[in-house]
Amino acid sequence: MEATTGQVIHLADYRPTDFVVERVDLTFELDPTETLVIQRTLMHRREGVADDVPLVLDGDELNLKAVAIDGNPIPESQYDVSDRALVIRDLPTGTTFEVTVETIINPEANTKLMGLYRTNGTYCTQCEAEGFRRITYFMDRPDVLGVYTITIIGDGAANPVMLSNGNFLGAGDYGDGRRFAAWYDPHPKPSYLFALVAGDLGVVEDTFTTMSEREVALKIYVEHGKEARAAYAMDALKRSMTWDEQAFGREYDLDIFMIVAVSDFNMGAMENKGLNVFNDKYILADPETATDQDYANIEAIVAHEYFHNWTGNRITCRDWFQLCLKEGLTVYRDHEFSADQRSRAVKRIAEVRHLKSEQFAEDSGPLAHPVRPTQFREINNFYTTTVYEKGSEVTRMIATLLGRPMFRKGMDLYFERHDGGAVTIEDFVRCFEDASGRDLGQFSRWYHQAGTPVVTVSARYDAGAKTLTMDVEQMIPPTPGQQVKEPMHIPLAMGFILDNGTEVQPTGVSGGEYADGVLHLTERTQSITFEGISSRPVLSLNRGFSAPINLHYDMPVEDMVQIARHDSDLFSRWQAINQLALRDLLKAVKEMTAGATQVAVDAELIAILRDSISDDSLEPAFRAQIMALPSEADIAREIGKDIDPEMIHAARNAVMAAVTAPAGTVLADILDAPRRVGSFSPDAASAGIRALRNAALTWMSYCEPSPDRAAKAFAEADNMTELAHALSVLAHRFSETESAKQAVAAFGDRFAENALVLDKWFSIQATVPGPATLASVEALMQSPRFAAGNPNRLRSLIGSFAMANPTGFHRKDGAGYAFLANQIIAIDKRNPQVAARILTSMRSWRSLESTRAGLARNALVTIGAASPLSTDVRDLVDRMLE
Ligand code: 0A1
Ligand code: ZN
Repeated sequence: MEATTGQVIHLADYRPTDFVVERVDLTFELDPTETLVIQRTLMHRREGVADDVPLVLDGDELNLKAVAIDGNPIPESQYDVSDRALVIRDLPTGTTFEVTVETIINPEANTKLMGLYRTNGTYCTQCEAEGFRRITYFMDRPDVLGVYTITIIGDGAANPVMLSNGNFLGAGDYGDGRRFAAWYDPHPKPSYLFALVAGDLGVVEDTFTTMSEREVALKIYVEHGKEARAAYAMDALKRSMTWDEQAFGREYDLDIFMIVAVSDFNMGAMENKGLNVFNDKYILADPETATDQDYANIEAIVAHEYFHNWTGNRITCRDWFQLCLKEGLTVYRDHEFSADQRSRAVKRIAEVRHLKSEQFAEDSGPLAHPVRPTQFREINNFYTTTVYEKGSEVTRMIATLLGRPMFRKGMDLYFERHDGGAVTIEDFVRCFEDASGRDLGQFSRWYHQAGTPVVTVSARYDAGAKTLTMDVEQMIPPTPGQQVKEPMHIPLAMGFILDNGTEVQPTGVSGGEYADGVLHLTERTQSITFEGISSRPVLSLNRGFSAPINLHYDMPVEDMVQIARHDSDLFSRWQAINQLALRDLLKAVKEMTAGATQVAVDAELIAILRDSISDDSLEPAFRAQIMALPSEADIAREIGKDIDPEMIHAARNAVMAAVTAPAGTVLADILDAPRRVGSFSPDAASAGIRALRNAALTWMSYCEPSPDRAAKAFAEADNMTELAHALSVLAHRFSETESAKQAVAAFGDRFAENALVLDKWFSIQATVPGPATLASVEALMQSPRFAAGNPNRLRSLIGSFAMANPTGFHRKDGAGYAFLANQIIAIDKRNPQVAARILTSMRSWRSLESTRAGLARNALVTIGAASPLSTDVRDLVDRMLE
C-alpha cells in the first residue's frame, strides 16, 4: 500500500502490514533548519509473516542519520535507504523489538506545509494524509496504531509553548537556554493524527465538565494580541462538546483539549488527537473583521474537528479509500449540530445550494469518483466535495431510511463495536444493518457508484379510482471508469397536498415501499400507485432534499406556485421558488442566445418573490435565501453543454432587473427600517436580519442605477457582514464609479494589517465580472499586500478569480486560462496541494462552448507539459484531459 510517486494504488491490493506497532517514542530537538527527530518504536512481526520479510518504512525528503535495533546501531549493509523508503533486514524474530531511526529535517524550507514546517516563527505539523513520513521513516498508513510519547526540546525563549497530543507530562529548563516538554497520548492512534506545535503564542483558557463530571482544560492558542478574537471559537467548542454528549452520547476522553490557529495552512483545519490545528481563518472573529458567514464557518469547523475525536480518531479508517468513513460521517454530524444551533430549514437550504454547486459539478465532470473510490494516484486529491458532502448525504439517507432512533442505535453499535479500530465502510454499514435488521446491500451502491442519479417522474391522477400513479425512472450517468450502473435505493421524501392546502396520507400503496412520508425507489423503472387520494394532489417531491439526485418532474406551474406559497416544509418552498426562477433564467439564456435583447419573466414568480420578501412571518434568513436566485454557475450547470458564460451573465442580469424593479418599495422598507442599536451579536437571528438587508442592497443595485445606496451602506456599516457586502456591491455592480474605487481603496487601507480581511479585499476584486479583471488580478499580484507563500492569499486572489468569476476567468480569448496555467506551474513548485486545489476550477471545461473549450484544453496541455510537476497536479491534469 505504500504510495510511490505517480503510481496508481488500488483498494483491492490492501493487505495488513507485516509488522505491528505497539509504542512510539519521539524526541524532537527543534531547530529552524536542522531539527533532529529521534524515533523509537516498539513493534513485533505479525503472526504468520516469514522471518526474512524486511521492515519497509515510508519516507519523503528525509535526511537519515542513524538506525538502531534494540539500542544497537546497525551497519549500512543491513538497510537500504532512498528518498521514499527505508528497508531494514535481518530483524529479530519471535519477539518484540525496538527500532530507532534518527532523521534531520528542515522546517524552514518546508513550503509544502506537510510534515513539520514553520508559520510566522511557530513550528507546526500537518500529517494527514501522508505528512508524517516527512518527519521520520514510518509505516505511515492509517491502520498502524500506536501509543505515542513525545518529548520536545528547543530554545526556551523562542518556544515557551511546546505542545503535542494527549495529556501533559511535564516541562522544564535545561539551564542552558533550552527547554523541554513531554506529552503522552494513551489512545492508540495512526501517524496522521500526530501533531506538534512550538513557539511563542498567546492562549485563551476555559474548562468543560463532561457528562461524567470530569473537568477538561480547554486552550486555544493564537498569535499574541489576537486572544480576544478566539472567544467565539471557544464558545463554539463548548457547545460542540455538549451537543456530542446529548446527540450521540460521546464524551471527551483526555484531560485537555487544545486548538492552535496558524496563518499558513493548506486546508481548513485538522483533527489531531487532543491538539487540533486550524487555519486561523476558522478561529479568529470579531464584529469589526468577521462576517456572519465567518462566524457560521467557525462554529461548523470547530464542531467538525471536535466531532472527529470519535468519528475519525477513536475509530479511524483502515486505508485512505475509506476516507468518507470519517469525513462523510463527521460532515453529517457537523451539519446536524449547526441545524440544531440555528434554523434547520435555512441551514438545509445552504447545504443543498453548496452540494449542488460543488458536488453535482464534480460528479458530472472528468473528476467524478465514488464516495468510496477504489483507486487513486494522489490521496491529497481525494479530499473532495464528493467524499465530504456527498458522503454526508449518504449518511443522512441512512438516517432517513432507518428513522432517527434506529440510526442512533446503529451509531451506538458502531462506537461499541469498533472503538480503537481502523475500519471500512462495510463495517460501518453493517452496524446499521445489525441494529435495524434492514438489508442495506442495494443502498451501499451510493458508496460505490459515482454520478448524480437522474430521477424522472410523471404522475397521473385517476379521479374515479381516487388513485395517483407515479411512473419513475432512475438513470445514473456514466462516469470515468464506470460506464454501466445498477439501480440505487433512493429514499424520496414526499407529500400530497390537496387544493385546500391540507396534506393527505394515502390509504394504500402498490408498486413500491412507502412509509413515514418516504417512497423507496429501488428499480430502474417503477410504477407506484397511491390509493385513497380524494382529489388531484400537488406532489411535493424530494422534501428536505432527502436524496442527492437530479429530479426531473414536469410539474404544472400552478403546482409549483402552490408549493412555493403554501408548503408546510420551508425547504420545499425555497426549492419551488428556485425552480420557478431557474426556468425563467434558462428561458432568458435561450432567448438572448437567439438574439433577443429583452426577457420576459413570469408574473407569478415576480409576485411570489415580492410577497415572500415582505412576509414578516417568514424568518429573515429564509427570505434572504429566497432572494438569492440561482447563480451563473447554477445556470451553467443546468444547461450542461456549450456554455457561454457571458451570455449567462447577461441573461441573469436581465432577469434580475425584471424581478427587482417591482419590489422597489419593499426593498426600501427593508433597507430603511430602523437599525438595531446596541452591541453586535453573531447569533443566527441577528445574522438573518443582516442577510436580508444585504440581499435587499443587492436587489437595489439592479433596479436603481446609482451606487449611492451601496455607498451609504458602506459608509454606515458597523459590522463586517454589511461592510464587505456593500463593498462587493459597489465593486461588482458599479465598478467604474468613483464610489467603488474609493471604497476599495479605503477598505484596503483600513484593514492593511489584518490578513484575513485583506483576503476578502483580494477576493472581492478578483470576482469583479468582466474581462478587465484579469489585468487587475495581475496588478494585485504585484502589490506588497500579496503573499505568494500564504495559501489563504493565493486562494483569495487566484482561487477566487478562477473559481468564482465566470466572465472574468472564461474570457473568450482564453487569457484567463493561460494566466491560470502559468500560476499553477509556479505555485506547484512551492505547494502542490494548493496548486492542485486551485486547478480544480478547470473541472467543467468540457461543457464550455467550443472556442473556450479549445483554449481551456490548451492551458491544461501546457500545465501537463511542465516539468517537474507534482503528482498532485499531474493526476488532475491527466484525469481532466482523459
Ligand atoms: N481531516 C481534515 C482535513 C484535512 C485534510 C488534509 C490536510 O492536510 C493537508 C489537512 C486537513 C478535516 O476533515 O477537517
Ligand atoms: Zn473532517
